[in-house]
Amino acid sequence: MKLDKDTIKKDFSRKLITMFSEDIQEASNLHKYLAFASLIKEYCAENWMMSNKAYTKDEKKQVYYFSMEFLIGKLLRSNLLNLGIEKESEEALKELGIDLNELEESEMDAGLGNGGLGRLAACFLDSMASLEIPGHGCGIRYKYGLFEQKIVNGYQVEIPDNWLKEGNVWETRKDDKAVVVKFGGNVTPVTINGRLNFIHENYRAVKAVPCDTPIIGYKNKTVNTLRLWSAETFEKDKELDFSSFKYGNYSKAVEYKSSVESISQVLYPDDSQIEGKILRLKQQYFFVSAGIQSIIRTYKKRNKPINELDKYVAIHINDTHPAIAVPELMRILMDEEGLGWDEAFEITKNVISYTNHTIMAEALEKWPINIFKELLPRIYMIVEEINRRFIEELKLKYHEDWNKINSMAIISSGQIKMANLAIIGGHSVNGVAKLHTEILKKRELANFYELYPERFNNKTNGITHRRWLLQANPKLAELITNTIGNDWVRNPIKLDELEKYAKDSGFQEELYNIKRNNKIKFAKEVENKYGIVVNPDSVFDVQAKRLHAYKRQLLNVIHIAYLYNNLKENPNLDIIPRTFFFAAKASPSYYLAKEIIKLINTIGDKVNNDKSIRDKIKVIFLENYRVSLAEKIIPCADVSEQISTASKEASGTGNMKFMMNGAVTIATLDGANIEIRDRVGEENIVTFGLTAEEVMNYEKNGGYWSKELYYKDRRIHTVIDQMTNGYFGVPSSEFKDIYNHLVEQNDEYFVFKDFDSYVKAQEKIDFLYRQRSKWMEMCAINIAKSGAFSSDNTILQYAKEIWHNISTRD
Ligand code: 26Q
Repeated sequence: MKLDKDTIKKDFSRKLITMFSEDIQEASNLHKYLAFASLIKEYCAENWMMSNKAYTKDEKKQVYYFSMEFLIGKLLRSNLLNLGIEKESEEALKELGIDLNELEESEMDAGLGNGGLGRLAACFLDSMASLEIPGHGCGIRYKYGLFEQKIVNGYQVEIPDNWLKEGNVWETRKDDKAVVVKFGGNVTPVTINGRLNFIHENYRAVKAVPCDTPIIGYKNKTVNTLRLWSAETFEKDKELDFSSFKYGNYSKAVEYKSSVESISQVLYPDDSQIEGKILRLKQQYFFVSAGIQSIIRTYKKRNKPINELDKYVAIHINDTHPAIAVPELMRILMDEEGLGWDEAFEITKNVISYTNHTIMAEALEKWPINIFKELLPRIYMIVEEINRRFIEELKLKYHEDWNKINSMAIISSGQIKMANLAIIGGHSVNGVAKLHTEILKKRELANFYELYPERFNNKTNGITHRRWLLQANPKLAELITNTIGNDWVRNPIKLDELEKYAKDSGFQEELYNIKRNNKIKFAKEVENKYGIVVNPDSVFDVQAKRLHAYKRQLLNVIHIAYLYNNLKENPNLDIIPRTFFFAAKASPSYYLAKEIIKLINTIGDKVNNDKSIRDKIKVIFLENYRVSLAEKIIPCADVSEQISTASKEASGTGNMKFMMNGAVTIATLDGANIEIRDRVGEENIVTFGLTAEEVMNYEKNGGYWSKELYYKDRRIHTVIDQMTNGYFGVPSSEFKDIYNHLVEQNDEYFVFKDFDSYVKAQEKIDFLYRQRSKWMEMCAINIAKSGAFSSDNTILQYAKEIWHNISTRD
C-alpha cells in the first residue's frame, strides 16, 4: 500500500477522533502529536509482524545487541523518513494547518544513554534494519533517562528526566512475554541420576516485562525490535497485597515494591571515577538474564537443537556492562538445557562478542566478590569455574609468571574484572578506531592479545547518515542529490562523487547558503532562549559532547579567554568574528567537570557583555545537550572541536557527524580523528598537539611539569591569574580547584602543553576562513569523504567479520 497525502489526512483526522474525540481545531499540539505518532506506528505494524514471523520461520542468524544504553532521541521524523512518507506527511499536515516541526516539539527525547556509547547503539539499530539484517536491541526501559540539565547562575543543576510522563507512543508492552529474574538466595549442588544439579532456593523473584519498539528499516520491509525490560513485582497484575504476611506489614510491602521497581528506575550517569554500585549490578543482571531467556525461548520456537545455538544466534555486548551474559548463558545451557561444561563453553564463546569503548583504567568495570556472590550465587560459581579453568590453562603456558597470570585472571584482589570475563568468554574483542585498537593490543590488553591474537579486531565507529544528514540537514541532502543523484542514500560511500564539485563555484555558493540559512534559523532560537544576539555571519565554532577533563573543554575556554585578552589590548585586532558554542552535561558527582561549566559561563558573561570588543567573539553555553539539540547545532557548525588529549578518546562519533555536515575539524591525532584526516587529507583538517605516543611517553615518565609553562607562557599565566583573582567577576576562590588541577596537580591532560599548538591551529582556522572559496572547498571535501563513516559501513564489517553468516540487503 502506497501511502499518499490524502490517505494520511483522512487517517489522521480519524485517529484524533478515536483517541481523543477531538477535531483538529480543538486538539492541542500534544494530542495531535500523540494521534499522529500512533498512526505512524500503525503504518509499520504489519511489516513488524511479518518481520517477526519471518525471523522465527527462516534460517537466518539473529543478532542481539546488548547495551545498557540506547540514546535514541526522537522517533517521529526518522520513522517518517524510513517509511518513505516524510514529504507526504508534511503536506498532509500542512493542508490541515499543522506544522510537522511543531508536532515534533511535543515528542520527548528518549535519552536512555550518556553519550557516544548509547548513541552508537542507536545508530547501529538504524543501520541493521536498513541493511535488512535481523538485528535487535536489548536493554533497560529506564523510567528516567539521563538527567535534564539546567544552568542556574552559571552552574549545572540536574532535574529528573521524566520522559514517559505523557506515555510512549512507540512502545508495545508484552505482558505475556514476561520472564522471571532471580536474585540472592542460596544454591545447593545435588546429584540426580549421576548428574550434578544446582538447586537455587530462597531467591527474590523479579518480573521482567518487555516493552518493544519497532526499528524501521529505510524504505524496505524490515522492522526489527528494540526490546527494553521493565522491572516489576509479580503482584502488580493482582495488586500488591499490602497487608500480606509475606512482607511482614504494610510498610515492608511498600518497600519491597519500590526496591524491585528501582531496578529499572534510572540510568546511571557515566562518571570519571566509577564505583561498584550494587543497584547497577542488579540492572546488568536483570536485563541480561531477561534478554537471554527470551532469546532462548524464541530460539526454541524455531525447532532447532540447543547445541546449534551458535549457528543461529549472535549476542554482542556493548562494553563490559552486559558481560555477565557470559556466565548467564553458561547457566542456562548447563542448568536449564542440560549441556556439559565444555560444550556449553564452546557455544557461549561462539555466540558472544565484545566491544571495548575505553582505555582509561579507572573506567574498567570491577565488582567486589562479596557483593557479586551474595546477589548472584549461581552466577558467581560459574565465574569462579571459568576463572579456575582459565588459570589452569595459563599455568601450562606461563608457568610461574604470577604477575601475568594475576593480571589476566577474572578474579583477583577480591574483585571480578568484567573486561577479562568478556574477553575470555567470547570470540571477538574489538576497539572502535584504529588507534584505539592498537593501544588495546599493544598496551592495555597486551597479555590477552598475545594469548588470543585472533580474537582482536578493529571496527571504526560510524553514524547513521539517515538521521545525521538526510533528517538533520534536509537542504544539504537535497543539494547533494541534485548534484550527484541519489545513489549515495543507499550507498553512502558514493558521497565520494561530490569531490568533483568541491571547487565548483556554483556548488560552493549553494553549500554556503545552506549553512548560512541553518545558522540564521538557529541564531534566532538562541536569541529567543538566551537573549543573546548571535551574528549568523560569525564563524560557528562548536564543542558539543560530554564534559570530561580529557575532552579538554578547558583548552577551548582558556583559548577564548586569551583571545579576549588580545582584543582588550588591541580592539582593532583583525580577527574573523566567532561564536563559540559549548554543549555538555557533566556527571552530577564530577566536581571538576561542573566547575568547568561554571568557568565557561563566567567567561561567557564577561565576553558577551563587553561592548568594547564589538561582538568579535561570543560564547554560548547551550543548555541540556541531547540528541534533538545535536540535530540542530551540528548542521550550523563551521568548526568542529575534537581536541581530546591524544590516546584518551577511543573514537568519537560527534567528529563524524560534524564532518558529514560540512564543518572543518580542529583536532588532535586521537581516536577516529586520525581516520578522518586520512580520508580528507592533511589540507582539509587542522591538526595540532602531542601525538598519542608522545603523551604515553610523558605518562610513563610521570607526566610533564605544567608549572613551568604556567610561569613561562605569559598567555597562560594571564588567563590563570584572571581566573583566580576575581577578574571575571566571581570570588577568587571559585576556580581554585581548576587552578590546582592545572598548576599544582600537573595538568593530567596536557592542556598547557598543547596550548601553543592549539593557538596556532586556531590562527590557521581564522586564516583559512577568510578565503571563502578555499574554505568551501574544504567543507565540500569533508562531506564527500564522510560516506566511509556511515554506520552502514561499520555494521557490514561487524556482520562479516564478527557475527558471521549474517544475511544482508545486498
Ligand atoms: C559505568 C559504571 C557506572 C556508571 C556508568 C558507567 C558508564 C556509563 C557509560 C561508563 C561508560 C559509559 C559510556 C562510555 C562512552 O560513551 N564511551 C564512548 O564510546 C563512544 C562509542 O564507541 C566513543 O566514540 C567514545 O570515544 C567513548 O568515549
